[in-house]
Amino acid sequence: MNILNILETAKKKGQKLISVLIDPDKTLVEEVPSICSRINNAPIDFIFLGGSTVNKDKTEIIAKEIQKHTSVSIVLFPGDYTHLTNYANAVLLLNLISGNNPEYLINQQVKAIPFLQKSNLEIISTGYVLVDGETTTSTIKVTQTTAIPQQDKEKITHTCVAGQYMGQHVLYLEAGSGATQPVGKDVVNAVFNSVNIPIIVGGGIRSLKKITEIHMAGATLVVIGTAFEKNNIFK
Ligand code: 1GP
Repeated sequence: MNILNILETAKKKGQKLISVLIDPDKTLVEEVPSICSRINNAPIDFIFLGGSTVNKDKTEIIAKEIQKHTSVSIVLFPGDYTHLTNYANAVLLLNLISGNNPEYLINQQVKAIPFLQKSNLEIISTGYVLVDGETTTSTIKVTQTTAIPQQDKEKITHTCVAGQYMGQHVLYLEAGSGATQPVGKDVVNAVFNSVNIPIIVGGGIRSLKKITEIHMAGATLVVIGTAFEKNNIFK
């Protein structure tokens, strides 16, 4: 089963999945074995690999090392088309539909094509929606777009429904790495009630309690980055 099938089946069956996010730029190769051992001992379904700013080749170096130490699937979560590597199972082809910067609506995707056409990576079209997490995250800085305020549930849901109608396979509600305020359960639930594709939620989620809350609100997959990195969860 490919990754999208796993997400769609989980959504249909009401199963809840968890992914850890590894930022190649913040990870030393020597740390990968212990990171993977934590992953192997926790209920982790996928490893997302990526960050807004990653040095060239670092993603591939870390991906290769991860593959030596775990069989958990790697899903690329690239900040830029230059971060792509074949040492992974899939890539989220992010379409930043909450913003109006053409670089992240179409230009990056076009630049990725020469690599993707020669690659066996599974490509998952992802409607990426920045929701205000009360923090100016690097995603906001790098993409030069603004996040939609959490109070504006109508704009968030309309953006997500538009994403679904435009053919995105999954939606990703992102408060940004290290966000003070994760995406609220009412926002997740409003989106859940408006679309029928799997919902991924990440940014500022730091506890098992919060993971459960966001799952219960309708997310199929919850992504944990900073809390995992700081060893505050899945120790
Ligand atoms: C993944 O950006 C998030 O969507 C990760 O955020 O680092 O705050 O967990 P955290």
